[in-house]
Amino acid sequence: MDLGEGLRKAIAKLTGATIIDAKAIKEFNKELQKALLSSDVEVSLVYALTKTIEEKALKEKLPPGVSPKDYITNIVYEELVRLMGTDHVPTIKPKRILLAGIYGAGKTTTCAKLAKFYQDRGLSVGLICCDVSRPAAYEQLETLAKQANVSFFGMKGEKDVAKIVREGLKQHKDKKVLICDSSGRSALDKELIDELKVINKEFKPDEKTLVINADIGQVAGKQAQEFNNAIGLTGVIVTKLDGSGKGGGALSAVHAAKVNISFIATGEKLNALELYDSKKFVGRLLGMPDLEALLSTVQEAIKEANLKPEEVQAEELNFDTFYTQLKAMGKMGPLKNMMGMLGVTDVPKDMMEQSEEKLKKYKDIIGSMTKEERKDEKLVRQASRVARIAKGSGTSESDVRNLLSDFNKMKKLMSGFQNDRAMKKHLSKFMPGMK
Ligand SMILES: Nc1nc2c(ncn2[C@@H]2O[C@H](COP(=O)(O)OP(=O)(O)OP(=O)(O)O)[C@@H](O)[C@H]2O)c(=O)[nH]1
Ligand SMILES: [Mg+2]
Repeated sequence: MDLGEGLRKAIAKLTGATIIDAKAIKEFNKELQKALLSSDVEVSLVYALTKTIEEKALKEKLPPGVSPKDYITNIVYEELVRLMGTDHVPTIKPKRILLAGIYGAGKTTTCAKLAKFYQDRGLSVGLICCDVSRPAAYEQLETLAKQANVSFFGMKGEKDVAKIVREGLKQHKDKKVLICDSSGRSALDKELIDELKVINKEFKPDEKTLVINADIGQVAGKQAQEFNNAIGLTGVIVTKLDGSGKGGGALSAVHAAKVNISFIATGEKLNALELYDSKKFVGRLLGMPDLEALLSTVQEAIKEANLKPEEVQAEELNFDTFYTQLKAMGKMGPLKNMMGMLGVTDVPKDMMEQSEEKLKKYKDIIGSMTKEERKDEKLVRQASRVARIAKGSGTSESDVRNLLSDFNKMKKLMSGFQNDRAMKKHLSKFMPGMK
């Protein structure tokens, strides 16, 4: 089982849960530990990770409007990002890069992609072919170099990598970025390691990058460890993320070698290279392409839940009046100016700009609420009701949560007016329901 698959299975355990208690967390963590351990993530790391998740999950109250599943996903996300390292910003300056990895990981293709990356940023690039075991390695890199429009050096038939590197350095001495391709093997054998050590000594690379295929899973940690022992890795590139692999092995690799992911590759073409983006990567790992939307909903809710109660207490706002007001605010361009003049500058921008589409959605959602729900926002926050309302209105659960979030913004806004009678008088002209 791929790590991502295991994580998704663990998270699925929380589907339908309405509260977070010690039992739910324990069960979730058990599944999470299984997933991590079967991906060869170090035992102590697994326990540290699950412990942190448990502490975080039980310490704070579940913010209103957020399901336990979304809340825990958010915590897992934060912890994974912490583990996987932050986004990488490559230095755009002269350097030497050595790529290593097992057979078929995507080294040669990645060499050319990196060459293009640096060339596009104004640095001249020279490629060196130090793959002395694969018969057509020379031609492959030569062709790719032509495509990327960068210099190529190789010595056909030569087996001495030290010699190739020395000649290559001479040949490319006017080039700013030098990238060296190396042999791949079916397994990590001594011959490959020795060869890499020789290249490392002669080439003196600034960056030593392990290239791993997104679907290697379990063995990635061990591989990273051994490559790291041999040459001291500085980074990891995960390839073939356009395929079925989710990159679960990268977690083990990154942890084993204590380095970050620098790039990801998402296709065979030379421009299919992206800078590593932790949010996107972990989202993919968790099988949640819309993770960003989920995170902002949860984080928003957490922020709101941390506000003092008096700040969110507002009278007379329920879902019926909310809709009317929202509609009024959307139409009221000048209202914004007026509020500005009255000294209210913190009206959330997205509340002033209600799109027709969103309003229609909100109308349908509110139409699907029961009478009681329309009067009591707390009811609507229950996960089972969110699901029912979304279904009934033909919208998604995140639409319902967006509405809840807007509702709370409105509440906050209105509570700011509670003690300002003059302002309320002005506003009541525009906003029915404002007393
Ligand atoms: N879909 C997809 N294919 C890729 C990607 N990167 C490389 N490939 C393909 O994977 C195959 C192997 O890539 P190579 O770059 O030759 O891999 P290598 O690590 O140099 O392989 P060896 O030199 O034999 O060890 C080629 O067919 C590439 O086109 C990627 O990000 N996505
Ligand atoms: Mg190759």
